Amino acid sequence: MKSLFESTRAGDLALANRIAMAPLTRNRSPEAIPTELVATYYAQRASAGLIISEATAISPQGQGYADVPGLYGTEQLDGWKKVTHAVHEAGGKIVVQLWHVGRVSHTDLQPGNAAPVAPSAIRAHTKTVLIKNGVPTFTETSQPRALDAEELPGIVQDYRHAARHAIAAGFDGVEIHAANGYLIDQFLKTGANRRTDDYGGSIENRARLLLEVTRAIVEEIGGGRTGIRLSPVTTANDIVDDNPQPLFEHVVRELAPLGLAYVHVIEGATGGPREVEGRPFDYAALRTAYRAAGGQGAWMVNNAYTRELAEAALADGADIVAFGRPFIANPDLVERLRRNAPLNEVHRATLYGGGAEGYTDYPALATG
Ligand code: 8OZ
Repeated sequence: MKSLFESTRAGDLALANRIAMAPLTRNRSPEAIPTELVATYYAQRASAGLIISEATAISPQGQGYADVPGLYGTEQLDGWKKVTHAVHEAGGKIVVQLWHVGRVSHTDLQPGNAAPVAPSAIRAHTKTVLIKNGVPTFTETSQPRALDAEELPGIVQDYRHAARHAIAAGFDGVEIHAANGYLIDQFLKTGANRRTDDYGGSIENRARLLLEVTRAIVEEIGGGRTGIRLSPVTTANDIVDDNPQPLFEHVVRELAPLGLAYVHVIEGATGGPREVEGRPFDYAALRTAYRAAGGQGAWMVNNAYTRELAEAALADGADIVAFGRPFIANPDLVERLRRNAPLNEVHRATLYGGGAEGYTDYPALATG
């Protein structure tokens, strides 16, 4: 029987256990540059089998929130080198989550104060975070403009460059953020994609950008250090699809031959209920479709897992379980799960922005 606490592999990555730290946006990288404090935060959590970094913009256009990190300039790379070094010194493994927000942005955050870009000019009814007079402030996203098909190869190139930068910055690999209503998910789903060209309409067309991005990254750094995160029925960022089951089964069948390290699936509403009313989804059928098509990557599951649920998921065929919020408040989450120790609670007011408070000051269990 699989155990959460045994070593495992995800593609080229040898992991100390089956517990991953899910990507968590914390807005503590001014100028998109991770600081020493960010390095301390991740190093404190290095006992996770795998750390997936917070979402990281592949380009200035891909940026949608104040003080989130990037991976396109030299200073950002140097900032990330501090992080990867600290995590490796502490014995951990870390991949970076590559992110283009698409329509979930604001003109104040875009180069030249331009409109955010999207598959179609459909606004997301969701909020982003701007800093106003020094204070993080939730603000409605701006009206986006539809991308020309001619612009898409440039975006694929931005992902490819970011993957190359990730390796140069010392990351063990990358995770493609194809979830939570951001650019790739906007192309996938009918609620945000009304295109009539090769990137809209049929399932094959809506999945095209995801597959072009993934193939480019695999060509650049190898499938064995590339993962991808999907959220078939999330309600995050005002995203919805008419018929997600065949859409996502097509996606994983096409991903299967690429030799990915892992496929990471958010079950239900991101950070919310595992069942979403009116949006049923068969996750076992999704994994079966991937395996039947020859996919050998680790199957990583996420959303509201407890130790008990995680063990049941492993018994059911999952390979790795990603924990999000519990890792914010418990730097030693792996040890706490092992001992069935109580967990610290998250302080919500310090989630997004600020300094060490609610970031690097959560206590570990007393040792001894
Ligand atoms: C919370 C706040 C801002 C961004 C995601 C990157 O949902 C995010 C995110 C989460 O994937």
